[in-house]
Amino acid sequence: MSAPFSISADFIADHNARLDGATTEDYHALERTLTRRGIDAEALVRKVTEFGVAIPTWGVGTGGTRFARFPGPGEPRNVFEKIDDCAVIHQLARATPAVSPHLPWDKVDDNAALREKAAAHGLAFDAVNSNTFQDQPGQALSYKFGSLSHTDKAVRDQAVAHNIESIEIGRKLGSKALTVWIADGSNFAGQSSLTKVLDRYIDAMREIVAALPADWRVFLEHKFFEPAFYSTVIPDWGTSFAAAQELGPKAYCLVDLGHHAPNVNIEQIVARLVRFKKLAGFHFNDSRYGDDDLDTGSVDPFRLFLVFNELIDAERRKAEGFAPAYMIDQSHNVTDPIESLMQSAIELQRAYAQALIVDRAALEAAQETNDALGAHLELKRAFTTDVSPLLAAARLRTGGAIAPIAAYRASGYRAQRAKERPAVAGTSAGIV
Ligand SMILES: [Mn+2]
Repeated sequence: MSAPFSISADFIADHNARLDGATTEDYHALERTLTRRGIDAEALVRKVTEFGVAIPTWGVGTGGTRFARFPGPGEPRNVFEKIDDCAVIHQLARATPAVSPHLPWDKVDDNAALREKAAAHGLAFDAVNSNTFQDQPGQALSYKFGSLSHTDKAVRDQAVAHNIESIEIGRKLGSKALTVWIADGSNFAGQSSLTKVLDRYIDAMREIVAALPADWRVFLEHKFFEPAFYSTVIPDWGTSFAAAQELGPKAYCLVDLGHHAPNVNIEQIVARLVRFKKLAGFHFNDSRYGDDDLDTGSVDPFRLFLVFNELIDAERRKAEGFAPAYMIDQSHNVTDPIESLMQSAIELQRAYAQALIVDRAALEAAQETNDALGAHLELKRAFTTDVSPLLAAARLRTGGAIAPIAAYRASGYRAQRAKERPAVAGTSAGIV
């Protein structure tokens, strides 16, 4: 068998050589602009090269809606092939040095081999995601009516055992966190006791928290609707926060950008969770209505920037316990997932870089003197600065591609993989 296709460093160097002249020119122009504002462009490039967001393993497969899934060619058929695709994303865009696995989809016999393969591509394992929102083949008890909050203790025990097994697998992969999202909820008023479901959830979570290694954290993910449409057990950041408080110092609240009611002020939630030392991190995506599936930064890049503005503020003032984990969580239905994930990672770097160039002293001065418009204009000045040349410079200096999507398309990667990976039934892809 011939070795699987890979994109060579020479190919990337040739791609970059064609674009280097214009990119360098644009970078110097931006550098001059930033220098006038007292900002060190080189320091910014270094910060951007250090930024990293995890890719969820399921993200490299085509997603789907509850109506249909339209698989693309050459989709990864197992977690080892998913790692190959994650590696290409990181090779070209240089912003995704970690992978977030989903269990039991990514369960393998040899976790050491999986960890080694990822490490060979420069990839580490970030938070492990458990799955009690669907039944697996051969599973003893069904999650149809819930998991950690189920009325039947035997079902709750099964869900707890799965989460504890996920921690064990995560340890072998080098992860340090477990993300728990449950699909538990109800579709009818009166279907379940709104009080008892939360009691049962917290009791079950206590057992999971007790099984965490000393240096691990657990991330509670809330979602206000779907798949349950009348109520969910952990619908909002308030419930998530209160549960995390009860569960103790290892429990934190995860913010999935799509898991809020429309128009909710997410950046304020972020500021609150930082204030209460309970911010776990993020699942990044974008949405127009009530979905959680669109590509990061594709609908409302200003909101994304405002979230990062709060994060940079927390970082600058060294907020206690501030160590957010970043993951992309979106469903790619009409794009090549590799392209979407590269672009999403770049949008995150963009929001990060824009937030870094906010003049914090000027912003604070405007706030303290009640100069409402002046304060707003400080944010707008950063947000409207095109930092693209800076992001390209960061990629160029770390061996990535100046234009990752163009390079990816020219490489023929997808067509090669399509030959190597004939489609199989039952390829896992999911959305949480
Ligand atoms: Mn999520």
